[in-house]
Amino acid sequence: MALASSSLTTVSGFDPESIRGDFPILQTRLHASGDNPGVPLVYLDNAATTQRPRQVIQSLVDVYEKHYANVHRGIHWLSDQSTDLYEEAREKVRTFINAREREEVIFTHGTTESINCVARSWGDANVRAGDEVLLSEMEHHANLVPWYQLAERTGCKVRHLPITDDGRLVMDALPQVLSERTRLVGITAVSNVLGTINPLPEIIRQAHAAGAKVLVDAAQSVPHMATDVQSLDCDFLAFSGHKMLGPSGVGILYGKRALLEEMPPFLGGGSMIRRVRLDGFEPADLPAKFEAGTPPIVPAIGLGAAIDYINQIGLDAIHAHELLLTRRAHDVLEALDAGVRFLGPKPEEKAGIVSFTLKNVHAHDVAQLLDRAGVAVRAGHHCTMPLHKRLSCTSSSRASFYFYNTLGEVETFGRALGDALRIFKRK
Ligand code: 7TS
Repeated sequence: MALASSSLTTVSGFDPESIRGDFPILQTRLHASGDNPGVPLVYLDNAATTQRPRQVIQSLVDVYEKHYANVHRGIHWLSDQSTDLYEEAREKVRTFINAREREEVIFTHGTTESINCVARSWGDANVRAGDEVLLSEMEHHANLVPWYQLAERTGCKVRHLPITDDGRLVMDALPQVLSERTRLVGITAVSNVLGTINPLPEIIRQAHAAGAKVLVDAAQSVPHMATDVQSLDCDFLAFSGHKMLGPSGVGILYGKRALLEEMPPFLGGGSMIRRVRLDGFEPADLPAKFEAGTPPIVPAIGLGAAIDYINQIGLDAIHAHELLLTRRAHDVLEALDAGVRFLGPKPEEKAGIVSFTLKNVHAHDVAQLLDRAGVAVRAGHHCTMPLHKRLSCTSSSRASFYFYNTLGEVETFGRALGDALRIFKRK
């Protein structure tokens, strides 16, 4: 097997084997029966959702056992406790993405809700017929559909920055698709299929020069690489807790304070008001204005614990280790001699996401055969139907890594795929 580009096998000071001890689910064995001990789980579906370490799970148990009540409501001891923990979690998120103020960090239920909030609240107030919203051809449906819905409501036009055949943005085309009509550029930081790391600073610079706001879909970047919203100078940024060791059901919308102040509330109800009369209401101050109803209290606190865990490992080490895994995955797939086509650029230009097609084998068959060997990958269009159409395929298989994955698991993945293909050829 040609492993020249993978000759480096560890990131100094980083030991995924010892980290794995913190993740109970990673000790799972699958398909055991009778004397057969089954096979170890090889979890390579981290772009869909990650697993949780004991420290995060314990933080949830602690809240429920000792501190749980509704937040920002009760004038009682327990409510104060849970409010403090909830607000501490907000502060951890603020520091993690280097937002200037806590008022700029809104707890939502996930990236999808965060983007919908901007499209509804900012979009309805600022976008008119004749205006344009610029997206890219590699966006997840979560950063497409809310803007198509905005177009249906307002008559604005949605345009797309094209991509190259190897899944990089055609940056030379940006000046042509950006104009004084562009009100907002919505762009993913990292593609959930291609793994491409997009040149955000240059996109944001050009968008601002054209007078457009920028929303960054950071669902696949915040968990894996350092994010600094102030130096990026993005106007909005959205991500999900469950893709970064946190519980499902919590996400973040970051927005520049001046923009959030001007925007009308997205959802109406309790907590987001200062006053309600029989003939109307006045919204609360930030961040409560965008947190209607009972917020995701416990998931938010769990996200805080997840951030503590990630900080302790360090995003630089995480990124470096994932690059090793990605390089090795490319090598083992190429060595299979099975007509592999990678969707996306070279490992050096992307995050830990390896999507591929194989000649004459459907992506769903790949995933099913791998599952028999305990290897979990995703198959399908990965909520990017326009991207798959652009790349002339209907579906792909995707292995996606997090820092607890090992080079040994990548070898298992390659071996399992090789075995599966031999079975397939015999049929
Ligand atoms: N944006 C990107 C880039 C994503 O990868 C995803 C989820 C979302 C938005 C939506 O996040 P949610 O937490 O609101 O669901 N991506 C995937 C995936 O690639 N496989 O399963 C979910």
